[in-house]
Amino acid sequence: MLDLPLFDEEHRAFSAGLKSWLDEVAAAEDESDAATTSRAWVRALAEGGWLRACVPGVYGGLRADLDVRTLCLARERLAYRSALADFAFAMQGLGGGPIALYGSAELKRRYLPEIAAGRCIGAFALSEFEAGSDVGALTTRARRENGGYVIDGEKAWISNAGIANLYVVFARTGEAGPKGLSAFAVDAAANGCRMERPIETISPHPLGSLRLDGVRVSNECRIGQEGEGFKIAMAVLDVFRSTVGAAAIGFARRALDESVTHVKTRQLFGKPLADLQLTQAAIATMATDVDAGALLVYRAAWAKDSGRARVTREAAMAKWFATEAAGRVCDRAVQLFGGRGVTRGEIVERLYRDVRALRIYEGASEIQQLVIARQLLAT
Ligand code: COS
Repeated sequence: MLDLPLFDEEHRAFSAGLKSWLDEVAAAEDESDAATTSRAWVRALAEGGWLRACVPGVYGGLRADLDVRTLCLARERLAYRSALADFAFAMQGLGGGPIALYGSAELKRRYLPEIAAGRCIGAFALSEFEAGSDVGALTTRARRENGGYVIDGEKAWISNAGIANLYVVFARTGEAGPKGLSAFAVDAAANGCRMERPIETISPHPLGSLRLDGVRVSNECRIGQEGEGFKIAMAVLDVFRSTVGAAAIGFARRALDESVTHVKTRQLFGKPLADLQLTQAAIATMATDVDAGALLVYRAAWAKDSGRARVTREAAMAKWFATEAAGRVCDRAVQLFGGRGVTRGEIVERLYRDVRALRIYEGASEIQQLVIARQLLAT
């Protein structure tokens, strides 16, 4: 954790407490069974009280409002230890995020305490096979019927598909484009809602496509107003994109620490690898990438926590730079480890795989660049 004036004493205590807890908690790592491992992390994180960071105070949360710096500190610490621990935490935040920020009091009461207690596993069902970056093109439909809605469509690359209890589903209720979308809280047990098929990735986590066939939801399950779905999705991503950057920094910091230890002990040409100037250049570049990424992440988080309505540009910069930088850091770590770096079971081999998806999900690097440039060019 960088010691910056934008943290208060609660942040410092939270981060130090999570570190101590992670040092003690039994490892729950089994890449071959990501679903079971993720569930185990949700349970453990709930028991430790850490999921309380994912909901506002009146629903059992740590602070009065969602605090983005706390979410980022959590993800940085968790990613340092385990990609699945970070994933389990992040999805409770992202799955509950639309409800925490835009849901009715009734939806908040129903879901948020359960999310904090780990009894409800959340999911954010936005992407489709033909609408990932271009959210405004999504085709899942929600039509009005009998005082509620009936949802039909298919969602793709949905994290927690198959193990979630709650899906926040974005569907078209009106015109073409972004203004025709609405958001709904869909109970996983609803008739017609099922995981279509699992999707396997290079760093395993529970992921799949989600089918919605005539899924009935009441009006009360709508989050926000009809037609507000796109804005809700984007505003929630404004919060969570910084946290993706924070997770990237966690992976990168671990890769840096592993590399520093390695180069001091590995002998090459009769001396430690660390004595070679090319190694020193690599370490210096890695450390600077980590700190630069962290500064952008915590700047964006602090800006949101200070009450700024939109931090779209700051969050995009944080996510883009931190995930790209972390990719470079993990790649350099593999290079410093040589043959060991590409050997299954080595930590840097795992980090190299873990960090890759972060440049894609919640808005690919190219989307973040578009978002940043649009804002600058519009003024
Ligand atoms: N917060 C609040 N409102 C926002 C917003 C934000 N961050 N971003 C956009 N909006 C609003 C705009 O203000 C606009 O409303 P008005 O017309 O009333 O002003 C409306 O939403 C439409 O915005 P825009 O014209 O920018 O929409 P586009 O379809 O052009 O958006 C991008 C294009 C690429 C920026 C957008 O679709 C995007 O971010 N895509 C990536 C999505 C993503 O992260 N996918 C991964 C899935 S999650 S794993």
